[in-house]
Amino acid sequence: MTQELEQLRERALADLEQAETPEALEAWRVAYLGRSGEVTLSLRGIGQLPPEERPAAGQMANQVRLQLTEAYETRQATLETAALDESLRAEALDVRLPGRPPSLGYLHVITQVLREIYTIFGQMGFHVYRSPEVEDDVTNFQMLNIPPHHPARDMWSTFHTTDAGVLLRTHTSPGQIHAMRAYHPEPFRVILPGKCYRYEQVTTRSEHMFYQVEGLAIGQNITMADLKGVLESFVKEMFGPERKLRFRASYFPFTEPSAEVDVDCILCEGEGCQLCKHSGWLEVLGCGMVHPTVLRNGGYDPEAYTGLAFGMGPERLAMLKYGIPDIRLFYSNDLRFLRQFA
Ligand code: FA5
Repeated sequence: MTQELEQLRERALADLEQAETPEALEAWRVAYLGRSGEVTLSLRGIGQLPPEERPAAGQMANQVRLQLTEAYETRQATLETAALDESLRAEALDVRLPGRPPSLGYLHVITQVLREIYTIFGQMGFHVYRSPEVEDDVTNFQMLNIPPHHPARDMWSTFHTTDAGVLLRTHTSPGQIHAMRAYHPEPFRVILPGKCYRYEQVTTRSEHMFYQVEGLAIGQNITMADLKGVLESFVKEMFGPERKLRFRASYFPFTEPSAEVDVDCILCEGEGCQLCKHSGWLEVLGCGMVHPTVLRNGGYDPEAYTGLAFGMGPERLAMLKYGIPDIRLFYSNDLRFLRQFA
């Protein structure tokens, strides 16, 4: 029996050396030390031996069990240390490597143009006044002299919410009413920048969503000459003294008289191209003298006060300034386009 136990111990220790993984180690434990393992069975078999052999065999079997248990624990610790070393090596972080530079954002070209517009008008005494993008029909249209069913509404078709009369503003002109009511009865000069929405076909020159910057000056002696002077100074400051602008008589229900301002096309220098619809000119804004009804709606007496107003499209100004042939480039998130203005 003692010889058999000796052989069992030698075999078990040799097998243990071969166990390289936690699974192999567990299989070894079950095979030798488990409930039906060889060592356990040997211990149980001692009862069948002749009584004189039992003490020596029992002592030896216990010794073998203890030795193998110890050897098993040592092997287990060795494998765990090796696994830990391996994972530390595989997941090692070399802190000396240079980091990945975080990619820095920059201002969108339209934000840059808006800020330039604020600066130029700021120098002329206008400050920025914010008004809401979600408007009601009364302020977007009716207060601006555009009653329901007025044909001018066709030009300013928009997106409506499910609340009756609540819509996305088609222009920044409703801000005129908010500003007048806020400043009344003082004279004032403001610009009202923000997004506008139109339900119309998207083309190279028109978007569903675009910005406008409205301008409004209310005072006692403001004339059409002031309007022309302000806009001429703005265009020369924005595009350079060589740019030409022309005032074209136009119609807006909220100004009288009304005009549109075109700037000669920077892309073709007036020759005619896709950007300017082969006219040599690009319309950049609408303007006029504030209509007496609108002044009254804002709380000002049209007998005592007059006002100049204009509404310009910064996207169109950016197209002119940088020779961009298609308005859709601004909001289609193509970084190759946007990075040019970083
Ligand atoms: C207006 O929206 C008037 N509220 C402007 C105004 C204000 C007139 C104050 C008088 C007094 P209009 O629809 O023409 O007018 O738009 C004015 C400018 O906004 C245009 O000249 C153009 O530069 C820009 N714009 C208009 N529609 C679009 C569009 N769909 N996409 C891009 N820009 C546009």
